[in-house]
Amino acid sequence: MSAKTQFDLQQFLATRTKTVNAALDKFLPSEKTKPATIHKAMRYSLFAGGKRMRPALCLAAAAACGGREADALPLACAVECIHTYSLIHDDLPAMDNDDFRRGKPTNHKVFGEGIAVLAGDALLTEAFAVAGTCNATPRYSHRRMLHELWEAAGSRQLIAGQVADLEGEGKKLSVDELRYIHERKTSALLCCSVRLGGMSANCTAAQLKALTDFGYHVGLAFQVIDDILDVTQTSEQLGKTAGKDVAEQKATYPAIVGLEKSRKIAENLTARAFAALKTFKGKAVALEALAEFLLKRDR
Ligand code: GRG
Repeated sequence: MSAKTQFDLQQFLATRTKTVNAALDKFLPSEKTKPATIHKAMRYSLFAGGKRMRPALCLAAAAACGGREADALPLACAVECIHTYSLIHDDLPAMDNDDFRRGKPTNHKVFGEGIAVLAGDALLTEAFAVAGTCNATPRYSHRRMLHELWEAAGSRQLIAGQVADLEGEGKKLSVDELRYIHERKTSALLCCSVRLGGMSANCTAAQLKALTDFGYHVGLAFQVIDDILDVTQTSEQLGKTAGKDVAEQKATYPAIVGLEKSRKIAENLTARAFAALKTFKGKAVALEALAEFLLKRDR
């Protein structure tokens, strides 16, 4: 398995990150907007150097469906706002209690817990305002696209995953229980990113099904790799505290099935993601390259 074409992923990521950062900068209130503290805190985490994988997947999905990336941009930015909110809240002492994220002190370490809670809340709220600026397409209304976002971010998906994660701490979970957490905590938002990219390009039902299949499997592979990196990389490489899963006796793939089998699982999931792209007949090169990159990533 490899991204068969000579697609230049580094160039794709560099240019799209720049585009997404510029759009986020425009969408969000400036640091000077009153009250300045909250806008500084929102921007601190949003521009702390995240990999922008979800926006990249959203834009790549739009391109695979023959759409214009500009039409997907508000949706790509909205997903990144939701992702960043979830990281800020996950790092809070009441949740994962982390001191570092994206290579910097976590939001609450810099702004205090109260402001960090509010910065997360504000990014979540802002995400829907940003998404609302997208254009409806003949097959997908605004309502449909916003529905995607709130479903992925809501109490049946992202939040459900976090609840199960919190409730599973210190317990011995089965692989099925762990997959339940990964599907919701990680895969749902990644899958939503590619689906929204497709919708912005007025994708057909068959294309949406293929993107869903791709996003689901890439999302699960992403989390298995995240679990592996937690035990194989240093905090400096990850930009966040490494080894936390073991220290806190969290259920992870390496803890349950071992490192070698975890790698195999991630490879198989990525192969299934690749298979889902067949229907695009060579037009999903960016998605292919991203899936391969996510499998091989080291941070
Ligand atoms: C607080 C509702 C709520 C949810 C929190 C984000 C999260 C759920 C937990 C953080 C820990 C974790 C393992 C999340 C799964 C998703 C994940 C691997 C996030 C990290 O995503 P990256 O690697 O981060 O794309 P960057 O910083 O590059 O954007």
